[in-house]
Amino acid sequence: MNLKHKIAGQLPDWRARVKKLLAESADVKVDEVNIGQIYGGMRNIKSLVTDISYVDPEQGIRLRGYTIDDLLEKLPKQPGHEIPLVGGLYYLLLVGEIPSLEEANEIESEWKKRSKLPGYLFDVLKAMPVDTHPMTLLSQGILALQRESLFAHHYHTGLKKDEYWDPMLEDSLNLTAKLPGIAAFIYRLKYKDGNYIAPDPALDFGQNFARMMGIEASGYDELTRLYMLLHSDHESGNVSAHATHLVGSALSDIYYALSAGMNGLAGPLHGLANQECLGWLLSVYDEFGGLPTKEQLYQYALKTLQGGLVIPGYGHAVLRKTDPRFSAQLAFGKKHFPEDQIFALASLVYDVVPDVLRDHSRTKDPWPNVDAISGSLQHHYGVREFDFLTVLFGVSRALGVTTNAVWARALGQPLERPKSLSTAMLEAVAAKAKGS
Ligand code: CMX
Repeated sequence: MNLKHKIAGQLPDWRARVKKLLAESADVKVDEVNIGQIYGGMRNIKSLVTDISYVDPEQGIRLRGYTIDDLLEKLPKQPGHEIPLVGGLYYLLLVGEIPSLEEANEIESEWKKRSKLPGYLFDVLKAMPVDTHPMTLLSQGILALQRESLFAHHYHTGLKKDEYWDPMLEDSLNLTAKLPGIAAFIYRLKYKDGNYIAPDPALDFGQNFARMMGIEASGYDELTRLYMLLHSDHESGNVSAHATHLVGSALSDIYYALSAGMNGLAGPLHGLANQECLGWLLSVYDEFGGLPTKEQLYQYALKTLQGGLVIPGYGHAVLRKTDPRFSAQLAFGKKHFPEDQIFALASLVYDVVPDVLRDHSRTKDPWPNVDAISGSLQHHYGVREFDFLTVLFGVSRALGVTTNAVWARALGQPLERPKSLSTAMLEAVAAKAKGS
């Protein structure tokens, strides 16, 4: 596999670079931590490393140094397609270089070879009660496959530390190849006829996902490719990425680690926000029997805040401007279906809600994040089952966190183990600092 040679070729330099940094500068201070941060979710403490993505508070996400706009322009596309191949994105995340069309298609082919779902996986998912949340099914589906982990197998039969990355890559390719089928089956099991639609080897990731979901409307393959690109990675500190990394740091394999990450993604302050967001948009639409005026929308949003609720899809722990992932989806909707009422409402909310938040909330970031609009695009194509939306996010997020996991193994990142203090200890630290 060309991909493997590329990574293997980069490893000596990367390892030497990290070794030198640690040998010469391990005691150099990067950050200081205050009590507010310790009690405040470790916000903004610089204590993780990834070379795969970086969230600039002003400019938004960069994947391997490229902005969203760069990626949409530079990543290879199949002739006649608008949005780049998901295989090319995965190559970029893993290798750090924009691939050729051939290299992007190499990953697409690897995925096709590895996409067959074992029979027991269907049995596990079908055995669950009908009201099981689709994120629970996704996490269970991933965990059910753990017995197939090559990393776990080789680790127990003897593997040198500097070879850990190889079976981790194999596992990551195997798992990401199966995720679209698992997600689409969960969709069909929960909301359709329960039949699994097998992938077609002639199709790419986006086309196959549209097919397996059973969505015939043209354009859903393009949206899938866009969605996968936009949600794939957002540094290592967000809950899904950090949970995956933390569990992986115990040398748990990628099945255990990703399943944990998906459990974090299922939280309402993280990935579940996209379902809440679509719910909020539809509640606005119902309330006014169509699109409201800007003043009506302002008052409705204010009522949401006064009811002690957040406005889903707005605000961010790091970003301080409109999320470029929101802007890319807005542009997609404006190009393909500007007349769609729920999409038009999501655009209108963008005109009004930042003012409401600035005037009436303490949010540091009144701008939309990725979730503010993604549900309205899915809604256009008929994916209207709210609680499925986080599963889509999960399939995409897996692309980023699995590539991080491969590099964490390649660079020998150790077990994560921060230190805890008690409240009394923090009070003592505070008293000492105040000289009392
Ligand atoms: N609506 C109303 N109030 C909001 C708000 C929103 N969308 N966003 C933040 N605030 C409030 C916070 O609740 C907080 O209030 P208190 O001081 O009363 O506790 C205050 O503003 C300050 O919050 P912050 O420091 O700006 O935001 P955080 O870093 O604590 O939280 C986030 C970030 C995303 C959890 C928050 O903005 C939020 O709850 N947004 C709505 C849910 C959402 O869109 N989540 C998806 C995020 C993207 C992702 O992770 O996938």
